Amino acid sequence: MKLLITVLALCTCRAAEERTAMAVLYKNSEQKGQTTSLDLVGIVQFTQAGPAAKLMVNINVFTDAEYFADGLHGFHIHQMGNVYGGCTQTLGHYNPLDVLHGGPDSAVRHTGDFGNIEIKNHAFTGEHTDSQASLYGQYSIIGRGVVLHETQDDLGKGGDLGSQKTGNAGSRLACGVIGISSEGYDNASSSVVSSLGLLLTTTLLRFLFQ
Ligand SMILES: [Cu+2]
Ligand SMILES: [Zn+2]
Repeated sequence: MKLLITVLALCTCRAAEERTAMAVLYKNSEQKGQTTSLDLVGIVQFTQAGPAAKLMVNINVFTDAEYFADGLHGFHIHQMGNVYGGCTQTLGHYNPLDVLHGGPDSAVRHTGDFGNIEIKNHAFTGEHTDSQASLYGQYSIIGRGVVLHETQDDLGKGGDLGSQKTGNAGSRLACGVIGISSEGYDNASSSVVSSLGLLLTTTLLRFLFQ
């Protein structure tokens, strides 16, 4: 009985904890010599069941052939969520731990190092699972930038300074800002649900073991 109540309480809290976020990618206005751009080229959806769960990233890119060549393209979370004036405004890779660049599976990597996506027939649809980037806590990627690059990220294995810093992924073709897209971010209501769950469990346990 005690186990059942605990499981029930955990389930309630977990559902309330789930967070989702998304970024809409536009062509880099710098590439077109403009200051604003409304050329939608992708949608990136982020889902994470809780702070300890892995971040699931669903990526959809749909492009025109002239703009994106087929092949591998570096895909990163960048430091800033400002894209006014172009993707350069997102600055460098999101790197809160101040370490060297790597790939998503590297022991040492920037939090924003998601590796590459492979564009085929001007499109990409796929999922990336990340164990370091998160929608929770001190190093949350909410409000930061997503950047899709012109060329392949060498994942820090290029043997030069550029590789250790950016993966030599070339210029920025598209970018967007990661914004909140679910109620899971409402801290007040989440903590109310958690508190109610805890109160209910405590009361039931007291009742059972009196
Ligand atoms: Cu990048
Ligand atoms: Zn990096």
